[in-house]
Amino acid sequence: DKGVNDEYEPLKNLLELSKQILTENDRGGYTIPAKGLYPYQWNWDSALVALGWATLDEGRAWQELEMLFSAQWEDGLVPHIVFHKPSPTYFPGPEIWGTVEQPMGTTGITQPPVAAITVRKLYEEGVNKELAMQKAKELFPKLLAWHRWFQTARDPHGTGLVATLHPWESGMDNSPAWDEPLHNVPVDPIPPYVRKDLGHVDSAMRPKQEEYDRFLTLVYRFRAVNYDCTKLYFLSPFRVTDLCTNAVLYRANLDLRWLATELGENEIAEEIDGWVEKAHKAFDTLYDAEAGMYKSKDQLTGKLLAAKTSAGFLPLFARVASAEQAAALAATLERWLDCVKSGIPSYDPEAANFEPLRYWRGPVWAIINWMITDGLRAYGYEDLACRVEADTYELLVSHGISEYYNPVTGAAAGGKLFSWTAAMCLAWLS
Ligand code: 9WN
Repeated sequence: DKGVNDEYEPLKNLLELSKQILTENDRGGYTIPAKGLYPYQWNWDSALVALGWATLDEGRAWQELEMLFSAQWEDGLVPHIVFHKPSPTYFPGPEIWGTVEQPMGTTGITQPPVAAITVRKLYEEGVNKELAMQKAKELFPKLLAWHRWFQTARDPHGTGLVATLHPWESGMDNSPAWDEPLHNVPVDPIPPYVRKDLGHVDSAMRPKQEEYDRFLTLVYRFRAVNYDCTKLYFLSPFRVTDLCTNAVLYRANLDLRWLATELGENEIAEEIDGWVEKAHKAFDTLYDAEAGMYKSKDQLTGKLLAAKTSAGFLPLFARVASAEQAAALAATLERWLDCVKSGIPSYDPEAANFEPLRYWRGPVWAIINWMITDGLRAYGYEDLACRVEADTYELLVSHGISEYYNPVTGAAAGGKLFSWTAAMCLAWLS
């Protein structure tokens, strides 16, 4: 009847559009995040986009991960961007990164390790079980090498939590959490450069020049030592315990452990147990009970970073929060949602420097909404999960499939026809 069709039509159109976006952003085995703005393969984008591909073509979903891991470094690092083919529309490209010793053009830093979470999902939910077993077996040692790299290169003192050495590694580049630690990075006399992002989207939606100068300073300092992972931790003037990376890694370790058991790798399962146990204890040091929120930390000053960001809810996705902490997070989240038209804002909407349009300083990101929703459900906050899900659906139906959204007006912002938002539509909202 008409009522049912009215509700069904927009979803059908959204799914059609999502499929079209992934197909058009497919560059032959890997998916670019968005035409023009991001013309290469990005690490956590691909792992999330694979979830979308899985609803259309399982083989293609596995291939997305294979292409990403084909660029893995000998030391275990899986780079944040893989420059499969040259493109003049993005800065900084391969010539700036200059990772000459690697088999393939890549950056020399990483991103939140979503891949193991995806592999478990594809393995568990895939229809083609034979393919799933074969691919999981092939990818398992590569995932393990990356997770081991995190333990050694990024936590050499064995604290249980890993360090993030560049805002680009956090995936939340200009988060207000990085204001202070980034401000402490002295700007070096770097070669003059021209940003290309501002040719694609309005500058009001992007990081500022003073942030880019520091982003580039860090790249040149890392490049000077050939991205040697035994040196970077000690020399980087930016070193934080990022909640997003650590929460994603924690969850990814749980899923990698699950895969280890499935594949009969019991000793490796025990090794991962050790990491998880240590991280579990250490996570409490990031919890601010007064704020009802987790916070990132500046490792160089030892201080918790004051900014309350959406990454603060990700310990729910990780399953590392206690029941009491989860209740406090749910209450904080409800308060945030009451302040905006559509959630989840990436930054505390009550903060004086909340910017609803500027990238990670306020806008809503569908991928983060998915992670937090998944966490809310695991802790029994079904109504709140449904509220976030409904907000996300409404944003996509009314404003199209974009990079992110203004939480105050709902308007789409950033890059258009965006792959990971399309993937969330296929894998989650349908
Ligand atoms: C730098 C591709 C990436 C995402 C990040 C997001 C943005 C790049 C940029 O785009 O970062 O890596 O140039 O702004 O912050 O999370 O992976 O979508």
